[in-house]
Amino acid sequence: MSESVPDHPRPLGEARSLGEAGTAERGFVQLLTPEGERVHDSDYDVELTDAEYRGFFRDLVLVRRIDAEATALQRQGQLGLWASLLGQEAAQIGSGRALRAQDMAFPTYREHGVAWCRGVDPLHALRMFRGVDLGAADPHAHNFAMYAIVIGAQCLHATGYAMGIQKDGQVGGDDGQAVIAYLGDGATSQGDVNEAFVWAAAFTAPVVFFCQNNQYAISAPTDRQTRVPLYQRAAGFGFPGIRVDGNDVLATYAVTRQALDDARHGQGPSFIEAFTYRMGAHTTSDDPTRYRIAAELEEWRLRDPIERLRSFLVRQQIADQGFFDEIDAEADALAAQVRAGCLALPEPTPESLFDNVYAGEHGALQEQRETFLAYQSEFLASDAETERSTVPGREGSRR
Ligand SMILES: Cc1ncc(C[n+]2csc(CCOP(=O)(O)OP(=O)(O)O)c2C)c(N)n1
Repeated sequence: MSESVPDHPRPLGEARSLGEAGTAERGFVQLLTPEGERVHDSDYDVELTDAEYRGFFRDLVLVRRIDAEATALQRQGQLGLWASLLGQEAAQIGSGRALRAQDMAFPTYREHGVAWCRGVDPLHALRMFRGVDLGAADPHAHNFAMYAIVIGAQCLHATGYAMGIQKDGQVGGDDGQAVIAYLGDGATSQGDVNEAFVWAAAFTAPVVFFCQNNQYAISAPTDRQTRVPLYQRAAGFGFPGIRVDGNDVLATYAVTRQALDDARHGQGPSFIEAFTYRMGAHTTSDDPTRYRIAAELEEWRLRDPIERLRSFLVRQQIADQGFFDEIDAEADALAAQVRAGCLALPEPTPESLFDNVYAGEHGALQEQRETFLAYQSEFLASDAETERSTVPGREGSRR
């Protein structure tokens, strides 16, 4: 790693400099430059087969396409909300592919790419954002926990889970388990996250904290929240922290694989700061033009994770136009499938909100359900009455 990234961010309130992103480019683990040149790192190199390189490209394109389709569905009123991963594909695919089947992932609400790597049906996220369910599913079906909306909460869940598998003796060898917790830059300001760091360090818990520093917590830029680069915070808690180029799928894969291996071998937690950028809005409810300038976005567009891998594949003659066309066709078919699946999701009944909250019967919840049903029936009865009195020809039925 080069030393060229300033260790101290600018003082609070100073103007945001575009040069900052450029210098940061050289201050982290990188295996693929934005131009698609392969560079080497003595600590974190990877050697992949041509098929594996192509596989990474396929993942990046497909998750971007799922994300674009979901964004379009929201704009057409088919989803209540969507949290886009645009720009963060490499951070998610690299780290997600580094997981082994036995590892457990604790996502935020934006980890659609990690979900893809775990084999989770994309409709799972769409169901929640459409309001069809509350996002519950069997976490062990894919070793992928529920999306966490409460900022930072998943770091406590992940640490507790890591301590649990450690106590169960599932850590300490090549076949050991590891846990990964995803968080954003903004989440590092949250108390829960700091508590999780303290516990993970004190108990040598096998957990990797994977922070996607996408530069903003809604409208608050990272350097409004911290006086030191995020990865350096780990040292204060007593575990290693490393910064990686979050738009470089090879680097995020290499660094995460190493950190997970350390965790599974009993070496405790670590913190990865994937330096990336959120190309879209925070969610579809947000207007980023109110707090960031177009030039900044343009600068990051040049670091696009998909384009840099495409350049590498072309330069190295690992893929030809036929391959890229095939992936585009596959992405189109997948998008059509996601759209059709979303539109066909069954409407939930209002009382289904009370289902699957607890594993078994729960008296207080049952009572709430009955109260709700009684309350709802008042409206249903008055709706029926209104219809009888206003629909011509039905007046007689009032008697
Ligand atoms: C405990 C809590 N506080 C506040 C919020 C509102 N909120 C939703 S997203 C967000 C910003 C999160 O930023 P960051 O952690 O950087 O993640 P990003 O969305 O950028 O991926 C906030 C404050 C919340 N969901 N939970």
